[in-house]
Amino acid sequence: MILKRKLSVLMLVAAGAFGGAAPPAAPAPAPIVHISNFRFGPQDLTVAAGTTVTWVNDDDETHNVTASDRSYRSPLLNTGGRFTRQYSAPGDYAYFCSLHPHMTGRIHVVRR
Ligand SMILES: [Cu+2]
Repeated sequence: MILKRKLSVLMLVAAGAFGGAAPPAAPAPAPIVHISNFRFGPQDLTVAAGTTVTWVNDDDETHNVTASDRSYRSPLLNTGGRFTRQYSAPGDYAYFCSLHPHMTGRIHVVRR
């Protein structure tokens, strides 16, 4: 009977590892990029196409969000200021702060 017990333990382990369908993915929360200590965080963010990204300036310094290809630029963001932008098409979107060009970030947009 020892063998039989070992077998059932193995089956339980297998059921735990592989059994059951994965729960449906919950909608991802709206991502926020915090601007703090002259950095965008997270610096690299991956989102699904159609996602709206929000930047929040947590610094005492004024910043902005400027596309590296200059296709858009946020207003100046003072402390607590927010900027939102929706990313519809998959791709890599680099941006920076035009007031402090060493501050860079990237939004990586993937297909849903
Ligand atoms: Cu800045």
